[in-house]
Amino acid sequence: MNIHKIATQPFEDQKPGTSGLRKQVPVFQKRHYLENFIQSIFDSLEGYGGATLVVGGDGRYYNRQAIQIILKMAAANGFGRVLVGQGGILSTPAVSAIIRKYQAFGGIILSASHNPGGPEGDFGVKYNTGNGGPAPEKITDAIYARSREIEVYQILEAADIDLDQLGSSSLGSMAVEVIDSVADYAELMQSLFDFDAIRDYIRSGFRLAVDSMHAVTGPYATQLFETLLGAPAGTVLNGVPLEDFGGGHPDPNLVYAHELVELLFGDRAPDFGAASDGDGDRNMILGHHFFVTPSDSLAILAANATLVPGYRDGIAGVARSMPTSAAADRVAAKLGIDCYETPTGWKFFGNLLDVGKATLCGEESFGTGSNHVREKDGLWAVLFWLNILAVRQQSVEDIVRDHWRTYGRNYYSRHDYEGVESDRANTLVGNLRDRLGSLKGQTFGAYTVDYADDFSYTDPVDGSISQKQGIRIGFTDGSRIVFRLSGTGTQGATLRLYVESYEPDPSKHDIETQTALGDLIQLADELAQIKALTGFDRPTVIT
Ligand code: G16
Repeated sequence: MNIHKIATQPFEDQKPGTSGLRKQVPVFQKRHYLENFIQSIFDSLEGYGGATLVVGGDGRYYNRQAIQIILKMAAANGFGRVLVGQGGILSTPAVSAIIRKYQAFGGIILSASHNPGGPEGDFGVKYNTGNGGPAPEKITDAIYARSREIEVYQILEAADIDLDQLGSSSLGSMAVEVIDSVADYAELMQSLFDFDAIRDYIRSGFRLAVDSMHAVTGPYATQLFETLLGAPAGTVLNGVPLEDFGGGHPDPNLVYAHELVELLFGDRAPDFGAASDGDGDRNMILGHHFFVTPSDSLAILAANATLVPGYRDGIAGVARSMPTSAAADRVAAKLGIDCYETPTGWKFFGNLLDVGKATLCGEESFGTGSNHVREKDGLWAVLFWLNILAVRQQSVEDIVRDHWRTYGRNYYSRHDYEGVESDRANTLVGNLRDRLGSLKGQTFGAYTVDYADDFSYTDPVDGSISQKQGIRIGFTDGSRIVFRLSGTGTQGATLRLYVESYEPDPSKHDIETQTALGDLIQLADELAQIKALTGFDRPTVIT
């Protein structure tokens, strides 16, 4: 075996964010950049000699080259076996499922999620642990610390592996198995949902459209919806993964998934539409001329879980990220189960799922999932909805309105200001922090501040504390404004403003969302001086 030990120097900017290390492709292509980060991951782990690693990505530009480097570094560092998706393709939830099924030591996912791809787009690396979930902060902190003092990395000199050919080969003494990207995931989905009921419903004339946005879910969606569930060919839109996602922005929201939105809000619209993101962990759910907010989606899945075979015995608890609306809390209260409020980032759900405190989890950022894996899971959410629809035989809109009648409606919106100069964003957040102590009890128009703080989370399982996770200003009527800076952007800062109000009265459930939240949105601008400090006169994205 010809293992090279390559001398290198640290890069200062390899701190993992909300979800792994994300940078523009040219940054990852810098000499030693990727290698340093991968070696820093390996150096932060213990006991993987001879063990199995899972590797795959969302197919974006640089995926294949990065995988070849990682395979050779895994061999040089002593892994016993790598399972890699065919063509280098594995969705984030599929990696999680495969780690768990084969009891792998961990996995490396190449993805910058919903961020655009291509030679000038973004690339990313995430490490997942043996439970199938994103590495917790103590590991990402260790990786970052290591990246700042690394002096050498190890790589095997060997020919590239043929990633397109299923089967086994070897790199030095390490086995490489190129596996079917879809099979294990599809098997897991069939164990959770009533495919017969969904198939019958589709056969009876129920029409659906699923937009894979030229990202990783194309092969998964085609297998699940067209092959296994018998939906007509063409049900999956943009189903071929492309290195630049066809020039699109694979983020399943009302702005970026506009092709699907136009279809569902157009003439002869289908009954159901869904989109997923670059790496397949996010989802957007649409009905005929109707949008389901991710926060409502979590609450509705929780309320209807026992209609679905995999959750027939009920759910142990629900968890949501702090900025996600409190719709799920109301369902949990009625079911008599716990609802946990965590910081933004799927990694915070891992412990709750591992010890069985939570069964379903969700985030306002179009993420929903359960204890079947340790990532959010876009196509799982789509199948969950389809299963509920097949059982209830009502439209998406009727199910949501029915839910609001029972639990009240949480009006909710997120405003993003993307590409704000970092200094300006930090000033804005700093100013708000300075004011927090004096806000309680103050009245602004119809709103009186009930609490104002910077969210801090103590993990109920391991006691770890995560501070400064977002500024919350809550009002006595239950409405809320939250500010935080995104941990997933790659240029400047992204300011996120989350606004929520609660309306129990069904006769007031038909107000347009931005109108219903208008006063709070204006108040948020006054309190944070958003326009003045960012220099933006309006958000770049509203969801
Ligand atoms: C990631 C995280 C999510 C988070 C989202 C947005 O999603 O896994 O937990 O909600 O980013 O985070 P931020 O507000 O910090 O940008 P993904 O789909 O990008 O991996």
